[in-house]
Amino acid sequence: MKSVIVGTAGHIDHGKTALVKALTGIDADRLEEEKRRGITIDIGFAHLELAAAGGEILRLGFVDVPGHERFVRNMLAGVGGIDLVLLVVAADEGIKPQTREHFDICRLLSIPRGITVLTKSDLVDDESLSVVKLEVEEYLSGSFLDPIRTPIVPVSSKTGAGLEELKRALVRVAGEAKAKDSTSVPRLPIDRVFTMKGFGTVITGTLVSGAVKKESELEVFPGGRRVRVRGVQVHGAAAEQAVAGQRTALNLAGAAIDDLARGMTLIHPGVFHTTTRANVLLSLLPGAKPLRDRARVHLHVYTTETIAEVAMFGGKPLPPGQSGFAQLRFRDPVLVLPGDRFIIRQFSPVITIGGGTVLDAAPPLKGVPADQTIRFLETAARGSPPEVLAARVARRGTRGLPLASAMAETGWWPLKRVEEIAAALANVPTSAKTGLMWGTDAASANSAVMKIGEVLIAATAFQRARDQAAAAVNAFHAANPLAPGIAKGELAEKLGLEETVFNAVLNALVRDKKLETSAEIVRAAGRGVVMKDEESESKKIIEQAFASAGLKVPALKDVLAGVKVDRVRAQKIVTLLLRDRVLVKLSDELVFHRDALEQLRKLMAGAKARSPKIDVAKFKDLTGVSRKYAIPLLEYLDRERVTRRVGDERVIL
Ligand SMILES: Nc1nc2c(ncn2[C@@H]2O[C@H](COP(=O)(O)OP(=O)(O)OP(=O)(O)O)[C@@H](O)[C@H]2O)c(=O)[nH]1
Ligand SMILES: [Mg+2]
Repeated sequence: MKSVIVGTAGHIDHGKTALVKALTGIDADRLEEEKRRGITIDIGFAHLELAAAGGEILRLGFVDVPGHERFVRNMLAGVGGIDLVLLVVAADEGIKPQTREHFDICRLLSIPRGITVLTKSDLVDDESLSVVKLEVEEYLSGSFLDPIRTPIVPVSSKTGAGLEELKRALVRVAGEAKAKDSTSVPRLPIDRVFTMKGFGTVITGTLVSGAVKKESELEVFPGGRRVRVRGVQVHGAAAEQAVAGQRTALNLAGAAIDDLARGMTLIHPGVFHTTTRANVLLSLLPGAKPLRDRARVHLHVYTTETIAEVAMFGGKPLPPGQSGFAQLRFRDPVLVLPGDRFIIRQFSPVITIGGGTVLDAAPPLKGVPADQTIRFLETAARGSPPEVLAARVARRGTRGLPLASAMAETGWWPLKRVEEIAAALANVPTSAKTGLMWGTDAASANSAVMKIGEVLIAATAFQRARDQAAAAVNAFHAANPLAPGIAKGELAEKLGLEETVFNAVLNALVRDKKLETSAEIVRAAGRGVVMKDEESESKKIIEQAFASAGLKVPALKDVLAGVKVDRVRAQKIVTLLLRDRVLVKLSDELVFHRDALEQLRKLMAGAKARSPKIDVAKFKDLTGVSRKYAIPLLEYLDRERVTRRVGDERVIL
């Protein structure tokens, strides 16, 4: 069974709702006000099953839209997910303003196919009918509804004339419609929210891709609320699942009706996010005024409506009838994905002026030169999926593109699909350690992409990351001649690399004998041995000499004479120990270990308990040091505010 969404379009009062009713038996005008005023205000729904030639059942979901110029925004909420349009023109009136506006909208949204219906055929004679038909043919010529390829069917909803012919045309045209992809990401723009007795919160919408089963979890954007599907209805009947291209009602747990509204989107959870910027290909209608840079417009994507500022790359206005790349900056965060069609309407007075396609819903925030952005967008607009992926990976530079981010950026889903597209880049296998090296063209190094764990990275970027890592380690050694090497964490932070990429870079450099690593330290190859053996041994000897001496410290020069390394290096080791406060210098001659000084403080605290005052003689008795050490130590204690000199004595504080 194939499901196709059919939308109506056309001027007010031209018989759209009557036509849907004549076809389906369902009155799509559901609001009391609509019935009272005899016009459609909001979108309405109906459905019909038709048997195709091969016996296959065609399930048609109808979205009936209002023709009134004041309700075009409601029309836009309905037209987003349709596969086929019934362009309705009343035979007694011909083409009118909203015939044109609705038709423009269909073209801007690239609705692929449709049927033109001349309604109210009972109200005109044959001659008038052929005059209107001629007018319509001329108007549609060259468009996706070109009368050479698509039928124009005169119909009377009142008498039923032409209805059978229209159904046959529907079977044929709907049969040609490409089935929507029910294996791609479940995505449903909400068009109605209400409560139903015994059910709770219900939303409806056209499932634009994927499938939704009972008990699936979905995420609501904007906001990120998680909901669970308690029940599924398709065309008013309970179903196990809804698939892309079906009018769908979902009974949701986890949200009250106040939490949901038209314009929100339900999507597979945990992958996607909203954006306030998107780079797009924008077309301006021939009848519009030039669109200046930074113009504010009303923006419609599926059922979502917001205000956007249009920033033109290059800053020049977009002339009427032309297309160009632009950045849309949304007033509110919206969920959009590459390939989404949108409509823009003039800020005031509100008329449809253009539309286009989202190319990049995750544009880098700054620092990208305009020509690079344009090149990227050209690939995004016209490239094959592997080419698009390669471009997305390349622009990430040394950070690479995690597969999960690729999925969120592109809307390719599930992860397996991203992996398949990534695998299509493969043709240059290299070592297992760094992963596969891929390229769209073996001769073009620029397009080669590597997969490291779950991260895709351009081969050139990986090479750059390697060079940067090696340089950073060498720079570290130059600045810290005594350190055995740079801590891994510090190096990773310096390079700003994703963990997987960082590890692969290290592995590659170790394999090429450029670097050596221990558990936590990275050093240049061959560098660590010297450090480890002689210098760190010397460091130990020096520290030990002072630690074991207590307060009766040896002369520094005597200690340094006893180590293996030369004087300059030995002096640097002392500097390092002083910097780390392992040793404390009281004068040029006198250096103490911090443990000895700590011990001294304890001694002083003990002495204070016996007597709060102490002189040099008592201090010598207490500590067992000679006068040569006693004076500098007492002065040190004064500085440290352990003692205070009063005349010849000290008060212990
Ligand atoms: N004689 C005749 N009247 C029709 C036909 N189709 C619709 N009408 C009448 O035309 C009027 C408008 O029809 P609707 O179907 O409400 O028109 P609409 O295009 O849905 O109007 P909006 O939704 O407000 O844009 C109604 O009074 C219908 O009864 C027809 O085929 N023949
Ligand atoms: Mg109507």
